[in-house]
Amino acid sequence: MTRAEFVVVANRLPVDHIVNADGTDGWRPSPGGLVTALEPVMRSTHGAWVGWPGQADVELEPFDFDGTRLVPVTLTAEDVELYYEGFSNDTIWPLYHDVIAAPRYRRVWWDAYVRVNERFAAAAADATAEGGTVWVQDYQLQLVPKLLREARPDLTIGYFHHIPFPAYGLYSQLPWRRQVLEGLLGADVIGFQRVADAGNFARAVRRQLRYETKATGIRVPEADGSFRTALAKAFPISIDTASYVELAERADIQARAAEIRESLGNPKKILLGVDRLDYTKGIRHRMKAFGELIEDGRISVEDVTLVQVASPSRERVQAYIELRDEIELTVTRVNGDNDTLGHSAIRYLHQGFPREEMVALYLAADVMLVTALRDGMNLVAKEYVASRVDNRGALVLSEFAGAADELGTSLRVNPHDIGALKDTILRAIDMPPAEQGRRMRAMRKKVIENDVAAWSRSFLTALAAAKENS
Ligand code: GDG
Repeated sequence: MTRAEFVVVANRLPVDHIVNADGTDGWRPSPGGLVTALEPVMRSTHGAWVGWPGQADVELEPFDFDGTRLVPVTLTAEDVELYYEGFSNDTIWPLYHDVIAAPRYRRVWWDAYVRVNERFAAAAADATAEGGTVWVQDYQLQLVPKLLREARPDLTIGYFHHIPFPAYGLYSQLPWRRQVLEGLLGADVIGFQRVADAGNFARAVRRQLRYETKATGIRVPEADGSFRTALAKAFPISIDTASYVELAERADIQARAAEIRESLGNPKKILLGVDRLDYTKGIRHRMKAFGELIEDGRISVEDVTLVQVASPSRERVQAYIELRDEIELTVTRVNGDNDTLGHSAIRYLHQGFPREEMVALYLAADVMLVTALRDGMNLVAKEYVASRVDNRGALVLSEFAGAADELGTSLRVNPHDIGALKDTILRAIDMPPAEQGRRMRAMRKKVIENDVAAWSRSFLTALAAAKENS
């Protein structure tokens, strides 16, 4: 097998398996932001991507797709249950999101996590050319940097963490807290969404491992008694802004936005939430605030509708099964108490939609509600801003989402404070067009300048520099 100079390692390959109507099968690019961000680098370097194809128990040889070499890693049904649904999504995810749900610490899950991380590291080691660069993505693969460095000390290794890194008081609950820190420190550059996440990581390293840190540098001891410097720094991720602008400027999508308003009965104001159905996103808090505003008589169902897209997610993990029941009960209650025959308070859609439909929804929404209780970045906030080519609309944004660091002219809110959330939603509903324009223009400037290509460029530049200096 020819080895690549640049290799991405992520839990998922950037493609989905499809079966056509005539029974033949094939692959289709999955529309993630990471794929778009890395496409130029992958093409120019003839890069490779190591990841799981998304189905259990399939064994596939590496294959080429759209100019990228894809290297499938096999996961058995048991691996999916223990490593992915268990340790990744029922231990690390809740722990790193400030224990909004209780993390479960199970030794068999950890054992599977180690085993699967070893498999990914071995596949990456095989796929990468002498002196090449590997970029590891996210919390499912925190042990890969160290394992890879041990196998291939010639490589330059980067890691990007898409979710928050918690304060030490919480992180220290993790029975394997030391192994995870050591795993991450195998990278030359460890990227985080927010300055605060990088700070929490450095503090954990000082407290747990007693390594010295200075600004963004961490002094890591090597086996031979020497030291190297690993960089732990914020690189806030973004979206492919231009593609959202292009969609939002299309006449058919603008017409679809008008049609959506029409089909909702032309309410004076449309509020919108778009989230994976996840307990970190604060969906219930937003519904509670909205329901109370109606009950208080401050808004009426004739005038204001909340559209909530909650795309299905992690449907086999217990906490998500319970969350879905709670949210659906809340929707039914708010609607049952407040609907008229002609108008619904909440239009709840437990479905995924094509990107075109999402942009039409963004254009139709007077107010976007992003009320995450904790979120690494939150790309939905940036997508809404990018889509508002008319410089209209108001963004209510949780201060606990990474995006709040950059989108300073949003209406920032603490979603736990239901009283403040209600006031902020009303303020957004009543915001005069001139103020909408002033705030939106400032936010648009940010997402146009800092798009996802700029993000990957700045990470890879830092990675190249770090290797030179070490
Ligand atoms: C993690 C971190 C961080 C959702 N429903 C549909 C749909 N989506 C798209 C959105 C957006 C993406 O999924 C969700 O991204 P978020 O950033 O909002 O949240 P997570 O999935 O939790 O992502 C997060 C991110 O990684 C990147 O680092 O920002 O903090 O948790 O792009 O538009 N897209 C379509 N139909 C849907 O129904 N087409």
